[in-house]
Amino acid sequence: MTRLLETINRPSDIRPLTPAQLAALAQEIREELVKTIAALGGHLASSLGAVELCLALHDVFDAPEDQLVWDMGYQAFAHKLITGRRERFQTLKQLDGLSGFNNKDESPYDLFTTGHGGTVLSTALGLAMARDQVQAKRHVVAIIGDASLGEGMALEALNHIGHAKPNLLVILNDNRMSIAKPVGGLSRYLNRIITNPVYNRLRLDLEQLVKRLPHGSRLIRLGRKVEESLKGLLVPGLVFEELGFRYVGPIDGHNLSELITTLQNVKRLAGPILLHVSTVKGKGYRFAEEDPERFHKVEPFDVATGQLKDQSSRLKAQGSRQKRLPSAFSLQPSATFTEAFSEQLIRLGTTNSRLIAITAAMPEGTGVSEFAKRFPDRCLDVGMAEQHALGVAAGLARGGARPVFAVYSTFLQRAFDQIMHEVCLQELPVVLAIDRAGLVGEDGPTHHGVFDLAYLRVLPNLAILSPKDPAELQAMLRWSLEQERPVAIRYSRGGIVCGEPIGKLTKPIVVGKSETLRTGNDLALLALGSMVYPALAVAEALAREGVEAAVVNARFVKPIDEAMVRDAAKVGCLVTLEEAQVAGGFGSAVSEALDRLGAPAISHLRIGLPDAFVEHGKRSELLKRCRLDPKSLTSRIRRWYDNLPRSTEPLPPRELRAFADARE
Ligand SMILES: Cc1ncc(C[n+]2csc(CCOP(=O)(O)OP(=O)(O)O)c2C)c(N)n1
Repeated sequence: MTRLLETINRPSDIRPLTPAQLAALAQEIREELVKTIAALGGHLASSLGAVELCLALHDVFDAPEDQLVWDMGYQAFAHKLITGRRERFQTLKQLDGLSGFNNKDESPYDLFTTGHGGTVLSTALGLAMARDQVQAKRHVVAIIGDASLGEGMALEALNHIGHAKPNLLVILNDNRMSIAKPVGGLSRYLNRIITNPVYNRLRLDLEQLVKRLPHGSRLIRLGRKVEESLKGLLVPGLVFEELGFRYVGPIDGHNLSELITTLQNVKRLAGPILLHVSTVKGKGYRFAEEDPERFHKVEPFDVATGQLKDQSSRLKAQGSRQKRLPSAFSLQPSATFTEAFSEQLIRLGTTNSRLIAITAAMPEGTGVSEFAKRFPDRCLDVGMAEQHALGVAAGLARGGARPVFAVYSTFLQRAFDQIMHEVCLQELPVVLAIDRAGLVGEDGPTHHGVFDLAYLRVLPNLAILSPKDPAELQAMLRWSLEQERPVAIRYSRGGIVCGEPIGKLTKPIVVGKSETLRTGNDLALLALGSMVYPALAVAEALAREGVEAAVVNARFVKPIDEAMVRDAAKVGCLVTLEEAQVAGGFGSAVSEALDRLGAPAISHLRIGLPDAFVEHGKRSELLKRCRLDPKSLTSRIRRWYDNLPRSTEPLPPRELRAFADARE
């Protein structure tokens, strides 16, 4: 039998459906979501909770003429399925496939490409204002989650919308969950509204009724006065009302007829409306409902049991949830950077009672959740509030604590000004543990952490480091806590990308000092972080072809090891390698150092990421596509080396060209 879903090619196809058919469609969509994510991995629980909301919105509003804008978009997979992307849904988050978020290039139903939380209220306000400029009639609807509503940008937008008072419908999709449990006064407030038996959901119905009575509008005015005086007692959503919104709700986000009727009603109202919809994260798939945090974003799993398919990811997931770390830590060679960070944070926290870990709603992803279990009083989850996290860190540091803010590179972008103003300008010893620096894989361009070097390098007082492997990250973290200045350590997703970890430090971490891993007379490869092991692989491959390349693990981007750069310059040609935007990154730092050193114009190849947004796909696939895998690197470097203009001048004596780490 053909599934209903197969007949839905555009949102208007759902409008003729009966309530029973719509309910059946919701069920089919859930099955499709579970089946697809079980096979591919990805975000699941939030989309399961928003199926009815998607259907009701597309039933009542006429997109794309009416503009429905979702915050981020990983919770709107039902929207993808009914807006002409069903047949490509199996390619979700795969290289060249559908994006896992909203994507402006993918569909006219997606107005923005998004993946960072809390942006939608501002962009929707802009859309509403643009509409009013040309006196168009379309509706603008913004859909935002309860945790994202606490983002600074969302709160700023709420403030502005209440003041500008455009016709704008804000849907608060409240599942009482962030990725993990939400934090903060706002979420407590929303929770109280939902669980409070005395709420005035009746108000809207009452108004409709009163309107039908003679002198109805006078009665409404009278009602408003009564309401004003009772507000504190009876009116839920008072905060929103005071901000200038008309608050409606909370309503059941899984009751299609209630959703549709309410949306039809609020569609007729003028001004900013906040419709509070209560949903269940993971709705309809038992395992996701029971453990919405695990199913927020999940590796491929077995639908029948909810268990992860891959044994090692299963153990890892269990490990990060249940494992009590042994008292004597031993870093596995295959450990990820996040695991190494997590272990070391606990180890250092055990002896240093001033250490305070901070996360902005990402305790699991950044590896601070174990620390939080051990030292609940010394771990702060500030919610989705990266800017605020830096402000709190600054206060803590000024007060004598040693804060470590563990954050994904991409989300740290939000807090650029706070790093400058609250931390660097004050010369405060705040540690930024920057995870997911470089290409992150399937989450794509919104999430790649490739700009951090360019924006951090310009900040005075900040030391910037990048470890070649998890063991070195541990040494760097220890070192960073001994410094009386701000320190940023950036490390990539997963573990090392090729080769075997060296496992032990060849030299201790010393400010502004690199580590030479291989000597060579023909070429110097200066590599940063995740590019160090690939550089070693390249050097081996080149050696087989008779080209001897030195390999340096830069360790520091700032202060850069100028003595090392001088030595590398003596070799005559050098290559810098980084998993970051070339513009403004490590290679730029080396070029600037060469300038400062007055080094003769030497040949310098800068390898890194292009001046473009890199698409989504597996990290290994993207590294290949960006020609950062060892094989591509070898042929790029070899070709460049072979085509270098050879000087007619006699070469300097071999001893001078030799790259030797004679300094230490
Ligand atoms: C600026 C920013 N910080 C952190 C994240 C990581 N993140 C993705 S989803 C999420 C939780 C969002 O919760 P909520 O808005 O309530 O939506 P739900 O998934 O519960 O529907 C977080 C913290 C992000 N995407 N953007």
